[in-house]
Amino acid sequence: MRIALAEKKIPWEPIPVNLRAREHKRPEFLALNPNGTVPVIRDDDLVLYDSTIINEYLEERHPKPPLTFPDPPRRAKVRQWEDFGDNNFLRPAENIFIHLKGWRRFEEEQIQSVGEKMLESLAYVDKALEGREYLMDRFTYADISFAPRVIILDRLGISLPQGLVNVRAWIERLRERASLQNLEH
Ligand SMILES: N[C@@H](CCC(=O)N[C@@H](CS)C(=O)NCC(=O)O)C(=O)O
Repeated sequence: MRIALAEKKIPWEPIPVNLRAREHKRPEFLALNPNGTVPVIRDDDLVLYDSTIINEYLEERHPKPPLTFPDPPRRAKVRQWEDFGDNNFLRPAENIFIHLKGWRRFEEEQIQSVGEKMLESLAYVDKALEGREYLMDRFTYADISFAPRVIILDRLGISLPQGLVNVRAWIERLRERASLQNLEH
């Protein structure tokens, strides 16, 4: 969501939520998002949660520059990648992230199997990137669903196999984008 805001140059103000202090499970926050997760946005009177839903709203409200396509087949493929990235890469990466931050501890074997799952997903991504700069040829939500964590793989304790050359080049390309600078990690 922060990447989409930056790509579209939409001004926004952060409202800090201390996850460690479990502020996201307090009644004031649950009134905004019954799931008790971040991110949540407020746009005038509208409050929205879930980054996929938020990104769809941002796209409709601020169509330029586009982060998806105008035609239904490619829009559907972008959504498919978002779903794949969220389930098979970002969520596992989040578990490692919160483990390393000490917010919640997982067993070492769990962390290892999560890391293996992420690498399996990246092997699939590597094939899809063959001959392409981005998953859907230009930068879209498909890439955004991996970007914030794939650029810090090393900090998550995951070493990218040498063979995944397309993913390696994609990571370098992602790192150069202004929208991916200064994300909170
Ligand atoms: N599908 C949701 C997932 C949100 C989510 O799991 N957020 C994490 C942080 S990235 C969170 O709030 N975790 C705290 C918790 O679940 O207690 C989205 O994309 O917004």
